[in-house]
Amino acid sequence: MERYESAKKIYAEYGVDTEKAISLLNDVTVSVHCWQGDDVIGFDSCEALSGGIQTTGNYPGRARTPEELMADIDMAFSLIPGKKKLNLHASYAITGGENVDRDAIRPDHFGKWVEFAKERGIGLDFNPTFFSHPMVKDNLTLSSPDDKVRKFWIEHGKRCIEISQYFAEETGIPCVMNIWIPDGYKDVPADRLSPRLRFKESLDEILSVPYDKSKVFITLESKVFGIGLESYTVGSAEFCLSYVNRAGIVPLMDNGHYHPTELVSDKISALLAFNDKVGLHVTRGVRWDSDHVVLLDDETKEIMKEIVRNDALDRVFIATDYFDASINRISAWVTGVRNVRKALLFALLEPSAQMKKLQDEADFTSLMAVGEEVKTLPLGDVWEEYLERNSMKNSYISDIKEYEKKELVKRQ
Ligand code: RNT
Ligand code: ZN
Repeated sequence: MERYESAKKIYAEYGVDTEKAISLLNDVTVSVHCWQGDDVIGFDSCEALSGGIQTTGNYPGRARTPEELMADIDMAFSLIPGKKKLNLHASYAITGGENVDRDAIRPDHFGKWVEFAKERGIGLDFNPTFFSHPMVKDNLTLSSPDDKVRKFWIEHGKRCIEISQYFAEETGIPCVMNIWIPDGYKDVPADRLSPRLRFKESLDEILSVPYDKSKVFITLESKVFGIGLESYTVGSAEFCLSYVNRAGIVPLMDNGHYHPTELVSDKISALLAFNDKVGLHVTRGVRWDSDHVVLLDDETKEIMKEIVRNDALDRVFIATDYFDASINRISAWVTGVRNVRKALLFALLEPSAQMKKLQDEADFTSLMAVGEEVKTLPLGDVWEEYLERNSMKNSYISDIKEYEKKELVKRQ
């Protein structure tokens, strides 16, 4: 409290209102991915994780059932402040033992998740699952030359729109449905165009399903490469952006999905200039799209600054997307999502009007000096105050260890 009062004064000297920052912060929704809890395995198939993504590590305590996953989400959410949504994949259908393939999933297979969300007053986001399934043929789904394969996945996409609308209607909170396909080739293809034309046609078909555009926001996520898909991905950045703009859906950028020197923070404003909404998957790639836990690093802060500075908090769908099986999975959730929010707070505490003015006056000397000055202002004191108002503490590891001892060890 004392430290907060002093921090408040320090920020006020820069014209920054910490009270306003705290209240804005608490209102930002972060969509938390369910798949950190079980290494992206889901409940609907015995297939290993595929699609060129990979979880490494075998820390004990992976959630193996819907009940375990829900309990772990509750535990993680109890340590994550602010508004949250739960982001589900179609592979997390709960069918009660019934064998339901992905082209046949229905809203009632997600009834338990809706119940879970309603009880906690949170919204749900959704993702069709175009991987870890025997109908992924030669690493292709919606772009496959095999009609049967394409038809199967188109049907899956359509089912998912129906489920997304059901989520929105039941929870009263709009649902973001993100499409990402792993399709690509390990080695140099002979034909780069045909798979993209097939993908385009498949997307058109999926989107022909009528849905309420005020309730369901469909995003399309691009990617530059995957494991075993190093030479070519069908859903490249240019393909996805062009498609999104023609179809009137929403672009989604995952910051692991670009060449290592490209920065998503620099791309956000470009997309905001042309799109009403923009989706983000916040992750941390280490040398490649490794999906490490999000830290409070420069790029995470820069991404959040771009959202706040451009007054786009209500235009950007912020979701997390990482999976680490080498550490306590609940801690991974908490650390990553807290860092997203901490970075948001850093951005909200930036004297951005003053800095923009310096830029327009071409006073780059002052701009650099101020930019460096604010880096060491007492962010931590405001963060702790924010946590306290949410009945949380900065240090949470003992709670996690206790849960590990009580619950996770039983799962050997
Ligand atoms: C893969 C994409 C995609 C997945 C999730 C599980 O590279 O980032 O978003 O991580 O759908
Ligand atoms: Zn992603």
